[in-house]
Amino acid sequence: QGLQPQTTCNHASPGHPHPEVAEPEGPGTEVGPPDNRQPCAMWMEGVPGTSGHSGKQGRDGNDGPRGEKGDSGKTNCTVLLPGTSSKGESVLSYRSSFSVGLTDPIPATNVPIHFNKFFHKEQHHYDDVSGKFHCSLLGVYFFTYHLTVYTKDSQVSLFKNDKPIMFTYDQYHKGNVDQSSGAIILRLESGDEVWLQIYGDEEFGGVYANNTNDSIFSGFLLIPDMGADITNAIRYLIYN
Ligand SMILES: [Ca+2]
Repeated sequence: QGLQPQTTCNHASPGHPHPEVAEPEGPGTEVGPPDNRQPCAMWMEGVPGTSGHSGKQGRDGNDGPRGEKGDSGKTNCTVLLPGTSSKGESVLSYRSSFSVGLTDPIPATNVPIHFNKFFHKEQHHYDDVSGKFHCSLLGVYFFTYHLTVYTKDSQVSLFKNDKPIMFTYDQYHKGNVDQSSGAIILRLESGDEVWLQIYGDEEFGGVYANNTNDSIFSGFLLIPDMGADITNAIRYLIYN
C-alpha cells in the first residue's frame, strides 16, 4: 500500500536508462495523475530564448572616502626693487611717467630747469627739488618737451647724467611768441638722470611761461626691461 516510487520520466521508449524504476504493482495502486510533461524530450537542448530588455539606470552610489589634504599654495611674488619710492612699488607695478610745466619764465642758465607745475607725477620719479627725472626702472624711455620762447633766443639741452644729449635752438623774432620743442628715445639704467637746462649765457634764456603760454617737459617708460630688473631685485634681496 501507499505511494509507489515516482518516476521522473514517463518516457517508455526502448533503451531508456531507468533500470531502477519499478513497474506499478497492478490495479488499484494509487498513482498520481498522468504527467504529460517531457523535460527530457528527444534529449536535445532547447533553442535559447531572446534577451530581455535593459533595466532602468540605477541610483547614484554613496560618496567615496575623503581625500588627503593637498599642499599649501605658493605666495604671490611681490619683490621690492632697490631705488623705488617709499611707497614700495613692486615689479608688478612697472610704471614710470611724468608731465611737468612752468608757471614763470626761467631766469637761471646752465642749471637744471626746475619745473614747478605738475600735470602728472604719480610715481614721483621727477624730482621737483633737483629738477631731474630719476630713473628707477630699467628700460627704454620717451621724453618730449614743448617750450614757449619769448623776449629772447632760447637754447635748451636735454641732459643725461651731466652730458648734453640733444639741443634745441630757437631764434626769437621780436613781437612774436615762439615755440621750441624736441623729443627723444633713450635707454636708461636704474639711477640715470635726465633733465632740461638752458645751454649758454643769459642771451639764450628765452624759455617763457605764463597763464596762457605753457612750457612742458614730459616722459614715460616706453619699454620696461623687466627681466634684468627682476634679476637685480633678487640680487638685492640676497645681498641685503
Ligand atoms: Ca623762431
